[in-house]
Amino acid sequence: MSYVEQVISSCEEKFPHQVYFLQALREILESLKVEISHNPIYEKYAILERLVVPERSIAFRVPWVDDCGRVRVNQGYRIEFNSALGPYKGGLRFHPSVNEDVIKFLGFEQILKNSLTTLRMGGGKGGSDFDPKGKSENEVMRFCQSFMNELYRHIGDHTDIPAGDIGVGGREVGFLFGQYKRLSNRFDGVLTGKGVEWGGSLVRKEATGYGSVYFAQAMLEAEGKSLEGKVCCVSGSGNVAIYTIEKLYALGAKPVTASDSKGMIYDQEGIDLELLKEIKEVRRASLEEYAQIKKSAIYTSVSEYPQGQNAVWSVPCFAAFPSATQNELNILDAQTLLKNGCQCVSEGANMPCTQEATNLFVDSKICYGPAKAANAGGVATSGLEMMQNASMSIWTFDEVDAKLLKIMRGIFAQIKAVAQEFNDEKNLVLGANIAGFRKVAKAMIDQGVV
Ligand code: NDP
Ligand code: 2IT
Repeated sequence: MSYVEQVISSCEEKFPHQVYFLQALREILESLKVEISHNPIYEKYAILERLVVPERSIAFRVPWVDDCGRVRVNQGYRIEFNSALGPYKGGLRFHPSVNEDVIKFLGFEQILKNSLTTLRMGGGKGGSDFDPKGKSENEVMRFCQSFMNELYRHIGDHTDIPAGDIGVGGREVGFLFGQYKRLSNRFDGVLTGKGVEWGGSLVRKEATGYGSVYFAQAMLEAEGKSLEGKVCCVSGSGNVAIYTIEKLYALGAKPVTASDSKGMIYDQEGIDLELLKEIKEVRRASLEEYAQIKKSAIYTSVSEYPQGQNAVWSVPCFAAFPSATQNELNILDAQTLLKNGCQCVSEGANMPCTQEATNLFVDSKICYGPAKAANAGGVATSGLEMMQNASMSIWTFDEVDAKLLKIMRGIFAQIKAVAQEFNDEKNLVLGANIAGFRKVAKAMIDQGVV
């Protein structure tokens, strides 16, 4: 058994129930095989055995009182995975599906993603099984305050800097920051995604979606293609999806779909962005309302999706932007997309494609941007927020946007070069995993056995 296989099988034995973590682990380690076999130094320093185990994993109780006076208890997590390249950095997810497995897969991915940004950030992730949906503003605030009552002792602007993810946006970051400041008596850049009036960076809100489109643009340009005039399918209707749609319009493309946990809309006239923002960002309502207001749109609820498929991916398109959640695009969806002529997939969400779907996209040689590269614009702009906080400066929207574009193009160039090294130029999964891993492994070797 090879070194890589030994590490995979040891994790499978120890964590048989961590299906998401094992999925991410297998994908990453399989692509590292060729790199590892050429470099025995990694085995000598037990780099893989160390990489797959978080440096620190915190699980904690989050008690809070709802509006009826009832005491509720949720589970909180922060997994500080790897600090070889910098302080732990990664978002917080509030969603009922959150458990240790989900946070561990996200934290593991984050190590290599942050490495690709070339900024000084290690990998971490956290969250809770708390569901902000249907909760009052006061309930969300009390929950965030209780979550921070424990988290504050573990984080710091040179230690661990959380941010948003599913269910955690500007509102939640505000409540979390307020409680951190109260407990620590410090106004630090300890969270990113802050309000722009009090330490946040311009473009952070837009960064993941914009970055995912910049990444698609870079992949297509390398083949003499562009997004202009092209029909695109986007899934999700949260932070990443909304700003993906905004940037697609800016580049002359036509995004025609969006989805949420209840269903999807297909608007052949192109998604009405202002209406989408009003429904999802302001009123936090269901997408079904979009189709009630805009008559050109067709709404399909999840219960009406074709068996085992996501209806978003059955709409013919030139480029697809999965931007909702993990495993939202399976092998049947991938086959449908390819059959309909899709030539580009840029992953806004983390691990949105199943392993089979990923393999099919790689084999088909279309432009396929894996999550840790394509959605790195969010955390990269968090890094830019940290830089502004540390130097007490404020950059303009255009300055940050230009840096984001440069970072996304840099990631593409970096991972393409590594893929070329292995004579597999279009395999950006291979390129991203090896390019991200090399820097982390080098730093771990330099820093000794810690
Ligand atoms: P939001 O909470 O803003 O939006 C999430 C969207 O996905 C919502 O439309 C939500 O529907 C939908 N969704 C969530 N879970 C499911 C599910 N199980 N099935 C179907 N739809 C679902 O989150 P973000 O936009 O921030 O995050 C989306 C993805 O992007 C995640 O994978 C996240 O990890 C990733 N990401 C986010 C970054 C960021 O900066 N925010 C950075 C990099 C990656 P509903 O409205 O019904 O809840
Ligand atoms: O998955 C991700 O990269 C994020 N949710 C953003 C993390 C961050 O620290 O900005």
